[in-house]
Amino acid sequence: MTTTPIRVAVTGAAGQIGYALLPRIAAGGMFGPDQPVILHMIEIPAEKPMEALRGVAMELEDCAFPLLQDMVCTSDLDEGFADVDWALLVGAKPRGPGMERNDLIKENGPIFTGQGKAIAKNAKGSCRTVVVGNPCNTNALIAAANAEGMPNTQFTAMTRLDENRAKAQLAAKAGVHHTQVTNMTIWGNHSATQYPDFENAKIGGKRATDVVTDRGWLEGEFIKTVQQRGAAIIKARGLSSALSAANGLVDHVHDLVTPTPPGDWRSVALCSDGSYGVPEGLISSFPVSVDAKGECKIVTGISLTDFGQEKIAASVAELEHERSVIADLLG
Ligand code: NAX
Repeated sequence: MTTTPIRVAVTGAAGQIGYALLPRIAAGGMFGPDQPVILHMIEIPAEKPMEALRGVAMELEDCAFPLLQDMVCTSDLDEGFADVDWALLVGAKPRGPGMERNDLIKENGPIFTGQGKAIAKNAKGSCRTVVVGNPCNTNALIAAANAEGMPNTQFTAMTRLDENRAKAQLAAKAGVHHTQVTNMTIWGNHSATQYPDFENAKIGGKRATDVVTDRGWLEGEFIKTVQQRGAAIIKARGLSSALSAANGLVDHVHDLVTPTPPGDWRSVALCSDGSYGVPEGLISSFPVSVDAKGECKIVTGISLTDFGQEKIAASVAELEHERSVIADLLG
């Protein structure tokens, strides 16, 4: 193989999502069937996670993936992010019993100051960072703010899992295959305030609201099911979404390196340029398209009803609150 391998760092590599994600990357799901990769697998410097990581590396070895050229297993951020093209920040502390969202934000925030700095110091200048560890929008804001010298346009957070969840729910209601659902935007925060925009979604090329005419279901159960899907999975499985989260991340990165089909868009949480009234600088989810040159832009000109605007405003207010909680970490 003569193609230069892409170096991909994954934090929290011995965790649930890591376990479902790493084989997908190594099998070519993210960058295509001809693109070799080198995995930089990062864990916390403690015996148990590092030992678990050793086990994951042994399994990857035993898969004999043709595209996997090398692996780095480390708890050292300088080594972990050295020369990487992509930094996938999955590792974070889970929300403990009785823990408030504000506590989680404060607990996890400092992880992303250190990682943002280490990415700026060690990764390629063109490195693109995706945050999955929650609260992912605000953690992406922290990482970007601490990655001195790196444009904040290189930092995104994942709402692609939410987009996929919304598509699946709409398709089931309409009785069609989920590939028929397009133009599905998740607006705002990856949290229970996110707004899955059924008013601008399409089913089989028609307005979703002309196909699913039960407005009560769309405004009520549909939105709630998408917002609460993570909790429903925890209840059913006893563990949070991992397989679908890993898949969302594969889709997210794949879509950032592939031109978006004409007329469609994807949901990506990225740094707001003030579009749609979202305050500049917040990492909020938008409809996004990628052109043939690989340039990623917020899709403009989408019309929003009062209903949609109110939903977006509520989620953006939550993001502003989160930003105020970690203001001291933004440098
Ligand atoms: P796990 O608890 O299974 O694994 C997390 C791993 O991260 C552990 O192995 C831990 O040792 C490691 N870790 C913790 N701090 C680290 C650090 N500073 N550096 C490197 N590694 C570190 O969690 P998992 O189910 O894999 O979920 C990971 C994160 O994804 C959580 O924050 C979770 O809330 C978030 N999620 C985000 C989703 C999204 O759509 N954005 C959906 C799925 C998931 O809930």
